[in-house]
Amino acid sequence: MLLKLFLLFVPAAFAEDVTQRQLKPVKGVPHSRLNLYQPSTTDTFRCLDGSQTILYSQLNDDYCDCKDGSDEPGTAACGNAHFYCSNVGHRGNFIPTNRVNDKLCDCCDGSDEYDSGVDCPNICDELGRAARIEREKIANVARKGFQKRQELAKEGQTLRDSKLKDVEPLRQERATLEPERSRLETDKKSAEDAERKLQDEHRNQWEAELDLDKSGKIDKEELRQNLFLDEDNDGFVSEDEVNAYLTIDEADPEHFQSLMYDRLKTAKRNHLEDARIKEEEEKERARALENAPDDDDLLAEEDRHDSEDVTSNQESDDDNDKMPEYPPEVQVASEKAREARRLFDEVNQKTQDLDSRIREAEDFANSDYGEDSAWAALKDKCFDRNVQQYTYQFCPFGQNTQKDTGAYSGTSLGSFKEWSGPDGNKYSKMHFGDGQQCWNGPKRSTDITIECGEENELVEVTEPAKCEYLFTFRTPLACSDPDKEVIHDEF
Ligand code: MAN
Repeated sequence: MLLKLFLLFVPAAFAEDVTQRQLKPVKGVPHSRLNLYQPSTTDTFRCLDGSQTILYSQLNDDYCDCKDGSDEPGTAACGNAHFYCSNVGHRGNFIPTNRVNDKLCDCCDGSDEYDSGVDCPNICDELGRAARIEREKIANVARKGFQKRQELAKEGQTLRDSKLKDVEPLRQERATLEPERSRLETDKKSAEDAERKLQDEHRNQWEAELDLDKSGKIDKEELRQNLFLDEDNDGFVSEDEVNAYLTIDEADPEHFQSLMYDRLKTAKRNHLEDARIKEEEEKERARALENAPDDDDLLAEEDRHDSEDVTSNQESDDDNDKMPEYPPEVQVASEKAREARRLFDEVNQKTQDLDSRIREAEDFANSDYGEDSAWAALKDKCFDRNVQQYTYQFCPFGQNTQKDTGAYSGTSLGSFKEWSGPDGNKYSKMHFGDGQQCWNGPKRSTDITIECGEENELVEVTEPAKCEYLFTFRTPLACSDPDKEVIHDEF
């Protein structure tokens, strides 16, 4: 009681000191948790889950009292507890308590078989040495990688800064050009409208030139002179062929406009189109004959004469049918439209170039290139790996592909969607989705695991499920400073 009172009043620092000195070892419990296992003043132990209080002597008595197994860390009595091997010289670790004294050596220091009669040699020094060599190897890679990463981070940040710095002047330049672009677009539109209007007028006029004697009326005689109405191609326009269009003896312009004009126009157009096709065929034939072998010269010559006759007849027919050249005022309008187009295209091209540079800069600003922007250095780069008949390509921030080795184009395995690592390690994974649809399956997708390595390298490609691909990519960008990493041996 006196001691209790004394402990109650000693300053906290002193009390801690006493506790430190009094820490009693408990089998299966690491030093960092010994404070939870010290005897209370009443010599009792409270199960760590608080479920009950037992006598301190019941700790590690090979009988399971606590539901959470916390009273038996050093025996196999509770199935759900953990035994700590201190493994001095190597790394301490926990094993399930059902492996304690089971005649199999689990801890490298042999401490788990203290009462089974099995002699487990202590091999911790040996294992520790090998593990240290391995750790050092890994740390060396990380050290070199981390160095490169710092250089890449500088590169990435410079790139990012320059893109962001550029964007405002680009936006201003774009805004300055806009009024001019818009004015030139209006000019171009009206010049083209004017040109089209004059051209249409000219064409309509020519198509309507059926009133040959300009009497204001179209009669049978005038129609008879329009050879395009010669539907049976016998060289002249017969009564029936005229009557197919003119149902009365003569048509005044109003009647003509409402009933006959469109049909005549169509007839004339069809006729011109036929003539054009025929002319093309004849030209083709003439070209073929020119290339004919020598033996057939005579025959070819005859043919050529024939074809020339046909062509020249055709030409004279066509000359009658061909639309006359545009008059000077239409040509002037066309020239104006051409110039307006040229001026507009020039400025429009400039604004399009600016737009794409602004877009690129904005993309950059909105993309996540890692905490230190170092991944920006890999934008637009791709990495290949050949596996069986395929070449796989990983393009960070772009699109992954699979193609038959040597083929020109490939199958999309998805485009970059997001960093998909767990909380606190977001940049350790990437997800690519929306690739080419798999036959009877999902759209192709890729998950990338990113590991520290001295060089950028796609080291593994697998397809664990149909059309779902797994890549492993090694890069200095995943290396952190090994000299700052903390190794936790215990929990
Ligand atoms: C192709 C490849 C394979 C994929 C099948 C699915 O052969 O893209 O990777 O498994 O299509 O049909």
